[in-house]
Amino acid sequence: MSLRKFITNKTTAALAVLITAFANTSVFAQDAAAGAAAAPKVDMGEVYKSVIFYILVFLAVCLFIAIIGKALKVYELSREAQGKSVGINWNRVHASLFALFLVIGLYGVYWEYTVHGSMLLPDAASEHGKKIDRMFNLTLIITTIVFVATHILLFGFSYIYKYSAKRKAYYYPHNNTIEKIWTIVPALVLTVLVLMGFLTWRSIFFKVEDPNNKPLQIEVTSEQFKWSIRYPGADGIVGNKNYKLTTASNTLGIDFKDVNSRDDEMADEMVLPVGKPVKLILTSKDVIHSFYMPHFRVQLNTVPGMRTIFEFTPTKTTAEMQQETNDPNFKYLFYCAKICGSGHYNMQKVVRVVSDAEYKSWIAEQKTYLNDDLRKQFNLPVAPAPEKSVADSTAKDTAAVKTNQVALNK
Ligand SMILES: [Cu+2]
Repeated sequence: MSLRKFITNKTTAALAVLITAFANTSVFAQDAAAGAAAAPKVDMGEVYKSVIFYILVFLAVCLFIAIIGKALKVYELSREAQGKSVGINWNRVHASLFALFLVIGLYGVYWEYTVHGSMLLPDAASEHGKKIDRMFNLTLIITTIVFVATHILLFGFSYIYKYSAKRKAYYYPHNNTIEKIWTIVPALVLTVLVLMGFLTWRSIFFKVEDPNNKPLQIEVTSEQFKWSIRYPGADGIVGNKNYKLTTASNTLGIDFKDVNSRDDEMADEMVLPVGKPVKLILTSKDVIHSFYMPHFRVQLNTVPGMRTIFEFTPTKTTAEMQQETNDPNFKYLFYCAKICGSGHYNMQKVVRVVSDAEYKSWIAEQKTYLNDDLRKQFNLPVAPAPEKSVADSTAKDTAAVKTNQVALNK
């Protein structure tokens, strides 16, 4: 078969494929149009296209690439047949693509850091959070330097040392110095990172309690799909719980035989006084959930049948954070960070960090878990509500505000 005949045959075949494909798509289009006319019109918006449309676009692109490839092959064959050198230097093409990939890739990294980087969480709103951020930044800086350097070397070498007929490869099987450098340097860097991580984690979890500034206990119970928050009441201690005591009216299974439980209060949101250490007691009723407070860099699993503890100190009030982020609607939230079932997305609650005085007036308004119904269940005397004299509470509030002012003036 002569070359010309070969080319003509190929071209005819390619054209036939194209025409068939085009005819088929128009048939599809006609069918779709007919279907649309018959069926009641549903406006799916401008963006909506059927799956078939995308499959056809994909096939059309494949066909286009195949035709280009065939055309190039034909071009090369015709040059070869005329005794001319083959026109395209594929080594150069591939080397240039490597160089291009390096430039586009590095730009992509820059884009990620600037565009998505600006969507990162604001500065930590807790004491220990600053340490976690420092570790995160250090790790990011080291890995970015290594990432950029290795990619410049990888793609740069592929470009510079592409095949050349004028050059012979240099046989270089082994070098002890290089081996030592690329073993010892990463080992040292990783040792520093791991040790720093270990020490940071230890400093967060093994803290000596300041007897003059005892942490505020708050118990958080997770269940599919909600959180319950329990404040300790005036005694400052969250009372015992026992899952066997769980009833419709005592959903957390609080043991009211324990005196510490009787003044425990329920809350619909988590309100924290700024600058005061908080001791979270985390428990779960059903499956493992994960208590997650991103702005405070707090995350710990809640495990059924177990109490897990996390202590931290919030350092910025919600109002301060609203100013800092320039967002008057900013709210701290805590979430569940473990896919725990169909309603998982809904497991979140508001956290409000406020001044000490605001906290005191808020906590005074919260209801206790214990009510008359539960008093009967636990055989406790149904006492008349303790009379709180207006004068007494006002005096207390004034005292609280005064203490707060003294603290502020200091
Ligand atoms: Cu969840």
